[in-house]
Amino acid sequence: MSAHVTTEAIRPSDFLGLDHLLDDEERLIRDTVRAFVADQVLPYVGDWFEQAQLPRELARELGKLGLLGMHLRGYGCAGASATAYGLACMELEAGDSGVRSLVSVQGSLAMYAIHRFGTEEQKQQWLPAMAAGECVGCFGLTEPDAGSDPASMRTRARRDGSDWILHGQKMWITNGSVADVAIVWARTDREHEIRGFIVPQGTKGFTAQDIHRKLSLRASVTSELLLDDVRLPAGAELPTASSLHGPLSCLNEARYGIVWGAAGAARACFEAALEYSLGRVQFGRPIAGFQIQQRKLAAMALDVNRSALLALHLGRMKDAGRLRPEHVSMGKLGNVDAALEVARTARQILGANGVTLEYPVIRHMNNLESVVTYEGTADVHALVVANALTGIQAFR
Ligand code: TGC
Ligand code: FAD
Repeated sequence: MSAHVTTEAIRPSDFLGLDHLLDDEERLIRDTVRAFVADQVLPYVGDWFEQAQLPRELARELGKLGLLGMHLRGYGCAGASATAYGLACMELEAGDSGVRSLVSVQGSLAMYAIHRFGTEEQKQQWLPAMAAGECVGCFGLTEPDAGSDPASMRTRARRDGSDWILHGQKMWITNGSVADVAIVWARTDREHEIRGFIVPQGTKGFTAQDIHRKLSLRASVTSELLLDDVRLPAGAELPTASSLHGPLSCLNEARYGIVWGAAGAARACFEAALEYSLGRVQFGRPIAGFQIQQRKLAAMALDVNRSALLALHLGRMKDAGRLRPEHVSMGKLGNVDAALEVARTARQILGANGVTLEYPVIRHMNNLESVVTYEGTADVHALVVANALTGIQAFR
């Protein structure tokens, strides 16, 4: 057997040549979303972040591209593979975590909940408009006193004839005040089960208030939902979700997208730091020429490539039907931690320029502080992984 040495050049952001592991369709989806982000996100996102807003119109543009509920089948959804959906998340979050969040909440949380647990009528009513981005959804699980431990939620759903009456409060809800529809999780009065409800905006007693002064995920609306004896017809209930298994199943989907998205944010920070280090001259030479900076660049490249490889591996497992929630926890824990490390290192390489919105790095770094917290904190995911390793549950 003759040894074959490739002449293919090293590409810093794809050092390991993972591009070769994608098929033509996957590359096309990746490139299309990358071009969309370059065109419609990157020129504006610094301003959105500074002004703490995300234009509503973006949802329609994402819908036109087929990115909302993209891995779901039927009802106007694209029916793409898990890997293709992951690649889209990676490119969106290379733009901004807030944009990926919009897509995650819409497709993996709100639409997925209806698609998996809803009636045919509910699916027909909501999913096509949500896939098109005409209708925006949000997902209300967290409460002021129930974050990592959603089983301790206080929001209650009680029966009144065939109607349901919802009472309670949800906190930190992405898209809460801009959503046309909320998926709200509540504990029922009789069976004490956790059930999901579709709550349209404008329902009497249902209000949303924005949470201000966030220094992270600023290009994303985050709200508090207030449910003051909200009366809903029986048809608002998602019939087949009857425990915490319901919302946690939705979270598996969104967490999977974050595994990819975090790798995208890391790549964006690495690329910015590499370019900056090659152009910035101190002591008569580019700072990229100093060994201490080269060590950092090599470590960042390793993290970026390892994260992409892990995401792709989990994507292939999901497409093959072999992905367990524990695998997703390992991916979210590993890739978000790695992205934070890359972002913090990149920010230092940029020196003073690293603290301004002229460069993407501090925006990503701040965003990742939310990403490491939502959809299960790093601690929660470590506990899920360690539970699988030891058989000992350490949450309680
Ligand atoms: P536990 O007793 O273990 O389980 C209760 C029921 O749930 C089932 N289950 C799961 N099902 C599907 N997927 C999973 N990953 C599941 N984990 C558990 C379990 O089998 C059981 O089912 P059943 O039928 O017997 O009732 O639950 P626990 O109360 O001990 O909690 C476990 C823990 C801590 C892992 C869970 O509570 C957890 O994941 N906590 C973190 C909460 C969280 O992630 N919140 C996220 C809120 S949404 C959000 O952040 C959106 S941000 C979106 C954005 O902007 O991108
Ligand atoms: P807590 O649960 O109070 O945790 C505080 C600290 O204690 C953390 O470090 C945690 O890891 C640690 N801790 C908790 N329990 C344990 C334990 N058993 N062992 C060891 N350590 C532990 N929620 C939604 O429902 N929908 C949304 O759309 C949504 N969007 C969000 C958007 C943003 C920008 C943010 C920041 C949050 C969002 N969330 C959303 C809420 C998010 O899911 C919660 O913040 C998260 O689940 C953690 O809950 P908490 O903030 O109450 O922290």
